[in-house]
Amino acid sequence: MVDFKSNALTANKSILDWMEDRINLVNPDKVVWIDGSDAQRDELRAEACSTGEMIKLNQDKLPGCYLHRTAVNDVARVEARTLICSREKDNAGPTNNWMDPKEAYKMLDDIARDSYKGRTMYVIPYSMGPVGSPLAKIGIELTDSIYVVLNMIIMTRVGKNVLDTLGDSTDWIKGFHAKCDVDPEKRYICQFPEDNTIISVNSAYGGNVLLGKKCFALRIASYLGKNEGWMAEHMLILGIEKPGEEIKYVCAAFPSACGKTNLAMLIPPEIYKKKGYKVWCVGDDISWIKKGADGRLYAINPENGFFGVAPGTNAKSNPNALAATQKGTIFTNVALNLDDNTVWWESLDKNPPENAVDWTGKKCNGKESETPLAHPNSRFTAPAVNCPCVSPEFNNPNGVPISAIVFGGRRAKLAPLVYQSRDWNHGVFIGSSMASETTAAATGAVGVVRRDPMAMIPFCGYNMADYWQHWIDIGKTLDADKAPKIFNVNWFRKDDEGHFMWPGFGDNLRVLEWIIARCENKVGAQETAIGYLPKPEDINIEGLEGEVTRESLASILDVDKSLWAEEAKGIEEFYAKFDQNRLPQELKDQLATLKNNLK
Ligand code: GTP
Ligand code: SPV
Ligand code: MN
Repeated sequence: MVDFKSNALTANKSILDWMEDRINLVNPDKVVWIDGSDAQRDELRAEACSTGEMIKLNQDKLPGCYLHRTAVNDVARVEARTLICSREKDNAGPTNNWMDPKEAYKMLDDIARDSYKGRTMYVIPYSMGPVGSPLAKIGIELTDSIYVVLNMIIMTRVGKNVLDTLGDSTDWIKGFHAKCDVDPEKRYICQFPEDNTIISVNSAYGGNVLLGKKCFALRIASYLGKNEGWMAEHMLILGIEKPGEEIKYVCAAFPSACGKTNLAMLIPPEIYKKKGYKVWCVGDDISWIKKGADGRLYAINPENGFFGVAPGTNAKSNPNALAATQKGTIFTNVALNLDDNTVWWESLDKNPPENAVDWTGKKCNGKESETPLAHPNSRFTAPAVNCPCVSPEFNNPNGVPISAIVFGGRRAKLAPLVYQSRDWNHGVFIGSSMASETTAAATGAVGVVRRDPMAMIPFCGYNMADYWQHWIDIGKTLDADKAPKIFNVNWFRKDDEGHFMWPGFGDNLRVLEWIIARCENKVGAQETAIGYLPKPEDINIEGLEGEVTRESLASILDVDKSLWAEEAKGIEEFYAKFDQNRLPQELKDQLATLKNNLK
């Protein structure tokens, strides 16, 4: 067997034993421990460029930046091949794919056996959350992909200090990844929540293989949170600074490619900037939330970088994200501009390069191309420190106190711009009944409305009914004056011509301002069948002349009772999928109240 102990960065027996088992199975030629040093990272970058795995971009314009193209059949998360392997099928619940763990381990071992032959095994020790934070957790990912190593170095805190912090503890998450032949028919992303284990085979793309992200920080962590009394959520965290006032923090859950990164980094509209408003980004995708000693909920972002959607990112929509990608960034499946060896994606600007290589690796004239130059789910992996609005609290080991929780999705019709829940349990009901149009972030049809409770349908590591019960139970531990207020937003409502009715992006601050004012009891609301809505005059539209009028605002705020009655039926059908003994009574009561209110 290949030697992996003489250069080991730890003497932790639980790690070494597991590695021995994996090494026996996959037979690597070599084992490399990732120590977190710049020198080692630079060697790996050079090696990836020498084999063509990555392309070094123009180092004057984009220092430390690289381009990577994945296999054309491996460009998004594969929900149908993502499994929760709990011992009892009922513990995975009706919204997850399930396999018996014994069967799954055997199947995965058969797929991965000897697949590292002629390859190197990289050992990545990483921390989700600031190293040593009481809210942080440690994982080890074994992989045969340099691309994975270099992404994990950006997205998490990687290095020997993580192993030093762990010591000889067994409290860490096993993550095993094997690229194999990137065969889509043998691709599986498996979570074993009861074993703190993740196994991913036959993919080399994003959320399928950066195991700290969705696999650990959501699927495994949601299960740990349930048992340990905290929450792992698909939520951004932002801070809103109003001059002379304490910064208020908001967590928001939107499904994949529905605006988290954009909201987390928003630039205030001119009139707000003049008044001195600022938005600080703590996180753009994942929150770990726990009650603090003062009785409030505190959130950390377990990640250390942004794996953001490239198309649509530009100097107007999200200048902060664009700035974050100007150094030390890995671009995946965007187009290459051959003229100056930089990158391009749809709506970066109005100037597609003539001399381009599209995301599939084909040379083309970008101006004449009939297919997108960048894949709709192409991404940038950028270090959080690069972001001009990264919060000074980013590395605070205790997290930030949360004033409001916001749910939202893409709904061309129905859901108003914003509304507030009557109380915590009503807020849980709103989250549980969320629906959104599907996007390119996962393989499959795009634009189909599906239920996506709390934006967690692809990410909840256990039975969703138990997850809702956990939300209700957390609420019971919070005093009413300390519990975050819960809201729902929809930036994506369309008029009959199919145009967005709300300008969105930076102007979403106008809605956040109402949300914060509600949290502070500084503004009234109208009570409706679905919750509290703003009075149209309470949303500031100064500076939006020509784009939004009081009338158009009133129409994005309307509640159409007959459409909502249809929606209530849809929620009822969705709830019917769950074991009625597990579905919380509180949610059944909330649904009954909604139906009654709509009569
Ligand atoms: P994941 O990383 O997949 O979890 O996605 P995300 O939720 O961070 O979504 P992101 O912010 O990357 O936005 C995805 C798409 O939504 C981009 O194409 C944006 O341009 C678009 N988008 C974001 N915010 C708004 C908005 O306020 N209005 C409109 N119309 N589009 C938006
Ligand atoms: C998402 O799909 O919600 C993402 C991208 O944030 S991935 O890491 O691929 O899950
Ligand atoms: Mn996401």
